[in-house]
Amino acid sequence: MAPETKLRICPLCEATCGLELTIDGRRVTAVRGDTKDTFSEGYICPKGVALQDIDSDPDRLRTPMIRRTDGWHAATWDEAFAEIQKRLLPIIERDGRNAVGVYLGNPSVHNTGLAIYGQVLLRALGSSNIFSATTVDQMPKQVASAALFGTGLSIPIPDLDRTHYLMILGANPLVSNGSLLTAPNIGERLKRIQKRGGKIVVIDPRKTETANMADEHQFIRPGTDAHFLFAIVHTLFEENLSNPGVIGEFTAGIDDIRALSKQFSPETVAEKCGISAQDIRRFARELAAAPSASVYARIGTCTQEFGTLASWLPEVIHVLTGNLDRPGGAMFTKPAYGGGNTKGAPGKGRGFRMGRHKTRVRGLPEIFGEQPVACLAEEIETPGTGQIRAMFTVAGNPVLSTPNGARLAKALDTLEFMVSLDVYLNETSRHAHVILPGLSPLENCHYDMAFSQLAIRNAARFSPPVFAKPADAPFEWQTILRLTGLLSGAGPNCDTNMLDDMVMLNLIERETKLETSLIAGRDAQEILAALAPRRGPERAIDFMLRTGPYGEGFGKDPKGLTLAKLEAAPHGIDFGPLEERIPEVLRTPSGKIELAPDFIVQDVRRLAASLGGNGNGDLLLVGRRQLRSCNSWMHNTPRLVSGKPRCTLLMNPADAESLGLADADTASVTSRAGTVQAPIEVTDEMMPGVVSLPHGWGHEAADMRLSVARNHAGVNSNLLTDEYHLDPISGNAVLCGIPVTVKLSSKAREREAVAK
Ligand SMILES: Nc1nc2c(c(=O)[nH]1)N[C@H]1C(S)=C(S)[C@@H](COP(=O)(O)OP(=O)(O)OC[C@H]3O[C@@H](n4cnc5c(=O)[nH]c(N)nc54)[C@H](O)[C@@H]3O)O[C@H]1N2
Ligand SMILES: Nc1nc2c(c(=O)[nH]1)N[C@H]1C(S)=C(S)[C@@H](COP(=O)(O)OP(=O)(O)OC[C@H]3O[C@@H](n4cnc5c(=O)[nH]c(N)nc54)[C@H](O)[C@@H]3O)O[C@H]1N2
Ligand code: SF4
Ligand SMILES: [Mo]
Repeated sequence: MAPETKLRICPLCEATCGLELTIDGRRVTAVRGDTKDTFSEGYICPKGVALQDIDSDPDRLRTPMIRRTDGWHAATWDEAFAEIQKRLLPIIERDGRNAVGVYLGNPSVHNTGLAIYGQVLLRALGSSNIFSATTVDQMPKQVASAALFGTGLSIPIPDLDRTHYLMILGANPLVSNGSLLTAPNIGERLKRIQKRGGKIVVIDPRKTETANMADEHQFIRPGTDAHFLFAIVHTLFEENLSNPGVIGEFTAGIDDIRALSKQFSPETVAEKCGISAQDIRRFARELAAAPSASVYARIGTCTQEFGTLASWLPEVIHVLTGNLDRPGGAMFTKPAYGGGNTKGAPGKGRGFRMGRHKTRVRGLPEIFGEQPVACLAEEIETPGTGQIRAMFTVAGNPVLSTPNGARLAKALDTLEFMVSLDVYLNETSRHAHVILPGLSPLENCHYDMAFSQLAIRNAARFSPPVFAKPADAPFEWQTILRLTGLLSGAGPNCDTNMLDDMVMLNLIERETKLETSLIAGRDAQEILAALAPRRGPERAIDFMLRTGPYGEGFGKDPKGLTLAKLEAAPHGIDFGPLEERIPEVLRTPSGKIELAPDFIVQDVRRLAASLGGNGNGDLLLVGRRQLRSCNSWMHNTPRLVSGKPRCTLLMNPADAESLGLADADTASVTSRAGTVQAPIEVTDEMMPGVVSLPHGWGHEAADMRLSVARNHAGVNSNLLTDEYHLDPISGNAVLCGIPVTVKLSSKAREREAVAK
């Protein structure tokens, strides 16, 4: 057969690049960026190229696996479901639904089938013990956005293509390709800011790849971004630079913030942050004077002690400098798929509540229906009503990605039963009793519903599967529906098509009940019939697009969007740059931007109380991402792990000298939670007093099926992070600024002694 080309949106990270695959039979022979993609401009990174390796990886699971006393066995789907029926249902019968916990990992958002049907599983299960990677990631941003604007994904996006001033804190988009900022080809987009005379400032304890291309970089002491940003707010008021413009009319609480900011003068915070008062004042003036400006704060500012405050203050600065909802400032996407801020009455909503229940052991509040994953181990370990006795992990690897992974790994081994929905037998799924594999990413369709809500353009793109799936393997959405049937008492072999119709009908009925919907009052069965013969995710996507902000509304606007139209535009449909959306985007009960919500104002006291101390002289550990890693799970492809070992501890020369350490020494790094050994790289890209170790490594366990990753094991940086160290507002884990001591590892010391 002659080679052919197929287009495919990359599902691996938030950039959502359009790719062009060359196919020969069932094999991919080349992967390139799709130069005609309306959004990604032909960009591709090495992980996109490696999609073909995931597809062809012999270690990737293709059949269910069951673990028995003598080890792992390949099983049929019927055997796997019979096992789940036999072992899970008695636990629920005995201890109730809360006895089953769920952890949803990062790809459960990137995989369209999981993203749509994951919620169906959670509803069928009905447990309060729901956890996800959100609480080791962006929960502070969601909490702040929900409080200010009314929904968790109403996150203002830096308008990169038009801005004149971009301040980046705790993000390294040149490597991560952007997060809560879907902007493929971001390196070029940043360069264009400079070409049009704009300025990029990076605030980071490491002089990152992004800092190297920026116009200015300042080191900041980990965990002090809220102090720094508050001092900018202070200066804006003190020097009369605050000028919200029209947005002021829609904003409540500006005077409260003026009062709160009094205690955070640049002079008060300078030493704590490691940035001079003069520079802080200058940044405030630059932000106020720029024709347009945006403050972009990401994972380094979320995974820290004051995560919610550090996620809230950029929005305060956007409002005060007139940059919220202004072209070139920070704007709201209007996604074709719709979302919380395109549904219901424009301009007002129910807002959000948290703490509807509390975690059983530590009493931490629930947020958006989930609990902090830093509490997962104790909820498994601690006896009593509601103790987790069984777990589902869905596309997650919490042993490597959540704090104190060692404790969690131990806890997982005490479960009576565990099921992993995963494509690998890895650090987490090795603890399961049954693994239900997903398909190759190239066997799934793709519509990026989460990240198209957070994109710098209003755009829609859809990829059908590149390859047909094997006949005997279900789509993951079918696996989920089969589990749903089992949990709902329909047995292990329920009719998943019937369940899918029920799920869809439910979705349609909810939409027809909304007064403002394009299909308000319509007959749900008629709409369901109009979606035939599609089913599964394609049907849900078609429905969402047709009822979304650009939708044809099932006959209302024949020119409007349908999935068929998107299929006919394989390089995507572009609806243009972001447009002003305030007040329509708001869903707060007051119909205003609630700039000073009570719980945030309360937390400012904690920030003020932290002004005095500056640690006990321990080094502070931060993380970093690497272009050829994708969190914890893509180290099994040779092209992404070739070359020098990457799991190294970066350390400033002054620190190395004072500790008697040299480049390539093996360091022993110890925190409250644990100790790891890693080779040192001495480099002045690190701020003195701060060391950096990447996460997602630590592939040494012998009973996994990761033949390549095993030889590039590295160490798990989450053996050092502390499950008791949280942002108390959002429950988000602190993964940056971990106090550690570093010394020459005793093994290295012994070798040195022998050599002498
Ligand atoms: N120290 C430290 N820790 C961190 C971070 C940090 O910066 N520092 N970052 C945090 C962040 S931002 C995140 S998002 C988390 C990620 O945390 P997790 O989501 O827990 O971990 P991942 O490494 O993304 O693992 C994804 C899992 O999904 C599986 N998988 C991949 N594709 C599919 C699929 O299509 N179907 C199924 N069923 N499974 C699939 C993979 O095999 C792997 O087991 O890590 C967090 N942990
Ligand atoms: N190549 C690659 N791309 C990825 C991923 C990946 O694993 N590999 N993961 C994806 C995921 S899940 C996410 S969430 C995104 C994250 O994307 P980004 O937010 O860009 O994450 P990082 O690249 O880890 O950059 C975080 C930066 O924060 C800095 N930092 C640490 N502590 C502090 C602090 O207290 N204050 C400040 N100001 N800075 C601090 C670190 O030094 C680091 O440079 O990346 C996504 N993209
Ligand atoms: S930047 Fe992200 S979306 Fe683009 S090719 Fe790389 S992994 Fe895929
Ligand atoms: Mo993430």
